[in-house]
Amino acid sequence: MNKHKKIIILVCVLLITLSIVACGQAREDEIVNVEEFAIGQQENNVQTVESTDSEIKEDKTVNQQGSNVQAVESLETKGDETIDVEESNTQESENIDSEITADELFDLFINGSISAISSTDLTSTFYITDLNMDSEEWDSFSVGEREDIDNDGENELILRGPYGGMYLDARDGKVYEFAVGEGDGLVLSYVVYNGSTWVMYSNRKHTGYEAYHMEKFEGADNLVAEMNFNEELLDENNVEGEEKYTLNGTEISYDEYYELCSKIFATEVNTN
Ligand SMILES: [Ca+2]
Ligand SMILES: [Ca+2]
Repeated sequence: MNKHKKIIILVCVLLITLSIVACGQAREDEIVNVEEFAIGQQENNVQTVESTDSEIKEDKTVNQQGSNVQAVESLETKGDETIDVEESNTQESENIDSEITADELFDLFINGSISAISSTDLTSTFYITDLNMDSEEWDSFSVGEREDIDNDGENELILRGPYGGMYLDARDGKVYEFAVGEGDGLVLSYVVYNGSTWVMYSNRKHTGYEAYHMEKFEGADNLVAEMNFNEELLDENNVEGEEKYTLNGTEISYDEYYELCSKIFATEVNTN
């Protein structure tokens, strides 16, 4: 019996030992599993972080690329703008060189900065300071109005003065004298006749004799029409005697002459 008891006890001890060992193994397994889970979790976290990072990076890259594209576009736009500005600057300076306005040229002449070219001698010039300006003397000049006298759509400058003063034209960056009153026999004025403006030179120097010469321009350097009319005594010595009336070399009646004169002198502007 004792032997049997010992065997049973041994078996029991063995079983207990086995179970204890098994328990310990199971715990170790659990610990290992827990550790593995933890590691897995960490890896997951790392992956998540990595993927988040890479997404952000990609986003950033995309955004940066987008903003780079925008920057390039805006640079290109600026480049175009710069070119446009340069072009318009070039155009402006060209315009200033070649298309300074008539009014600006007259202003420059009036303030003494530029001279005017003489109508009788294109190599001769004069400054406004060469003229007797704004004195009380009968033959002094003064700056008058600006009117389109040569029918080119731009104004000419009138310098009022002796015998009707002078009319100045501005073209090609220069100022030209184009009409000037030169004496009792050539008093300058202008009239409107048949829808155009004409320069007129009047001669009323002698009793019983009146002569008028008219010039029509289309641009002050382009004389397109002339007209002459006059009245004169048949007998110079008889101032009460009959008169002869002429238009462009052809004798006309008093009525025709009177009608012509009525039309023309109604519009005459004296520029003395
Ligand atoms: Ca004009
Ligand atoms: Ca003109």
